[in-house]
Amino acid sequence: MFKMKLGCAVAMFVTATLSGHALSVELKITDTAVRQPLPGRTVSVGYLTIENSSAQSVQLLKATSPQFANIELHNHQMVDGMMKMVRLKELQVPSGEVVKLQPGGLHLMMFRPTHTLAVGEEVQINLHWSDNTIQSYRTQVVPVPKQ
Ligand SMILES: [Cu+2]
Repeated sequence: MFKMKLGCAVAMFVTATLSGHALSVELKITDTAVRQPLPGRTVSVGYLTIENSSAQSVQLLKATSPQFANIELHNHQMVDGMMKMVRLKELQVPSGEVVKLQPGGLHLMMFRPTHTLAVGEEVQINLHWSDNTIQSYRTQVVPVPKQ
């Protein structure tokens, strides 16, 4: 019998909203997701794409969420033939460029959710930029893809 393989058919809900004061730099946030932590684990990863169409470069200094105790900016790096995660102090988003946080590369490392997160649940993430603005967006919890 023909077995349909379920691909990555998860619809990413893309809603970028500006909170507080207006951003001096225009950043477009798309392709957002937060993976559901594995059973018994209290760590998760978040992905998003940041598009900076302005003439000014900005740095992402940190990310916060009311649903997580702590979020770190991480990248994957090859160390002695092994893929390891490294923590970044900040993330550069140069003028006119698109920075993707995606599996195998840059990501938000999200620690200690306030409760067990269900698939489909909404998560708010606040991006703290070097120009003293905070950009908030809402995304959804997605299941960890089957290997
Ligand atoms: Cu990480």
